Amino acid sequence: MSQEFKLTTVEQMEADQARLHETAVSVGVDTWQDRVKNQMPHCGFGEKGICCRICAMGPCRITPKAPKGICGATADAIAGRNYLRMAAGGAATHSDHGRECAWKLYDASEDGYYHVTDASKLLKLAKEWNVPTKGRDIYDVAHEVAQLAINEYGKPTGYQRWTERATEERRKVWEKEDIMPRAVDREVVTAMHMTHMGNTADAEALVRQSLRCGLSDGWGGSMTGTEMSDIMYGTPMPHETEGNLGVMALDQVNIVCHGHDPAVSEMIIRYAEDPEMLKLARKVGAKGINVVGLCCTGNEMMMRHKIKMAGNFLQQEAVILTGVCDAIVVDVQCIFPNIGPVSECFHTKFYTTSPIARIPLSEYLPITSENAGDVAKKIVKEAIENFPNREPGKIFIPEHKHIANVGYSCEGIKSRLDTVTNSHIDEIDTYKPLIECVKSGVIRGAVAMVGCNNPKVRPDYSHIEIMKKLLENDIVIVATGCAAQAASKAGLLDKRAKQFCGEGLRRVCTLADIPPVLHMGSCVDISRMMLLVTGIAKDWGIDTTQLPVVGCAPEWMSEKAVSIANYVVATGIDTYLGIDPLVGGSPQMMQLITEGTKKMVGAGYIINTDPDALVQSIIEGIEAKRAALGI
Ligand code: XCC
Ligand code: SF4
Repeated sequence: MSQEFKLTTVEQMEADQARLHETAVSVGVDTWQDRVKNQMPHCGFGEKGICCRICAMGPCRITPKAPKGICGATADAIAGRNYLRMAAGGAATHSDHGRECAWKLYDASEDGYYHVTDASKLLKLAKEWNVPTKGRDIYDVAHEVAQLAINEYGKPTGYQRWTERATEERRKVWEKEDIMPRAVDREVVTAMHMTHMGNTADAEALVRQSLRCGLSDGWGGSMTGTEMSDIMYGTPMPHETEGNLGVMALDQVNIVCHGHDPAVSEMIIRYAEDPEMLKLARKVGAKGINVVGLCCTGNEMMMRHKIKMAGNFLQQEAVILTGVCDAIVVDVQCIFPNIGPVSECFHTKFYTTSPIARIPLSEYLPITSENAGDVAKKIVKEAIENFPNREPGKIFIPEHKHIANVGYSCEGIKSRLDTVTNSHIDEIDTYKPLIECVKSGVIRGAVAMVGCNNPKVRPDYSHIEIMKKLLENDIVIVATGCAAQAASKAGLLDKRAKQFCGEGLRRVCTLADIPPVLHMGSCVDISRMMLLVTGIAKDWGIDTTQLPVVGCAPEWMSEKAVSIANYVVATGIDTYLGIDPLVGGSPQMMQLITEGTKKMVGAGYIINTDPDALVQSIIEGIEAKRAALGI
């Protein structure tokens, strides 16, 4: 008998978090909930972006009494520089992750730890880049493609080769506005140079460089990360898994992988399936080995495997507080240093694996192409041996979890669309069926829900409430990052969630057999979204900026999100933010990022910290785009 399908509410998730917080109190460790209280109120100067500590004459803060820094920098210059530095930090971070992926492909070999899994994706890319393939060993092709990808990061002249994938119109805009991205390293260095003491004080120039730096990420570093990962670990295709804290298993060894670069988690997954390891697990009394993911590493894992997702950003301490986390393995980014102190209060083993993320109280086991398998095996083995050390009095596993249908890469989406075409008369492998639905109004448009959690707003509430409202209004959602995980936790990645959609979208979900929120992957996979909108625009015969498609980051927090927001806007997609971008102390900066960029690239930010008002403006924005197209 089928049970009635219900979403998990934010209140239920909060009750789980509160129960786990009690455990934290009882073992005497703080969690983010406590630290948020300790940090209140935030520094008003920092919040408005008008504190400058770029040189040692400062720090300088802008007040009515002191409208300029010691050098004469105004609020506009200071807020603009701070904003560009955030964009540069984000572009560097995504892109360096992408570079690491390219190096792994460069090192890949038949008998090594990293392999070519999706040869057809590799061959497609080789063709795109004029790399000869005929009669060549697939690994020779892989190495040449990887070398080209790596060279993109520091090439002295020319623009990012990935930008050749954009629409003609976009490329023209980027050239005209002088924001066509050069090498990633160059754009980040330029940003740091421009913002050094005594350089750019013109806010508009700082915003332009933010766009350009962002583009070098979205149409450069992040795209490298996605493509190299797909080639090595497989292009995600639709399948079913589960998400939320309820996936932690009482009777199995739980290994949690956290971070962003799948190079480590892929190895952990491989060795957790090793018969020798499974035998060892049974020997210590466990029924199996349960590898689960957090944050974007979790997204990468669940997109390509049946791996379950334990939680998003603000659940990283909660996972350990369940008392059944036998090991937590992190790679890079979004890792709370407090995982160290929390782990110490439990039997949990905490491993760091990258020189980029060195954290006190962890065991540091750097993973390279040469040792990856050995290190992963050691971690899996130690996690198993740690299973008997659990302390029963400290165990509480929340019950909430949901089925999650994931794996909607561009290839995955097209594979679903192909099922609704008539193969005798229609072309296959296009976005045309989707375009028809949008044109006819069955679907009103699409929203890319992306980004983090941020305790400045009620965690996950904005994500989930905005998504529900959009679905009711026949607006389909593509999601990545912690936004996708919020959907997963709530149950919105379950195909039955179509019951919460308007009639049109519900019918499309039924026909294409998809959930109403399509999980497209991790945050570097927003590059997939760029290719999706580009593909749709090309199949439609219009530019990306005309599409009834917008981006929304209602709970963003990281510098990476600033870089993303910049390249999404530069790609012509309006971006709705639920968190202030820390430039409020400069009216000129506010004007530039909301209205100014519209004149440059045809899109800008809409900022509203009230999720109800934000979703209303999204719906209006989509309807306005439709009206402009005459549909
Ligand atoms: Fe990090 Fe990517 Fe943000 Fe989540 S969404 S908190 S960046 S894990 Ni990218
Ligand atoms: Fe102050 Fe100018 Fe130095 Fe910034 S760069 S700290 S505003 S003197």
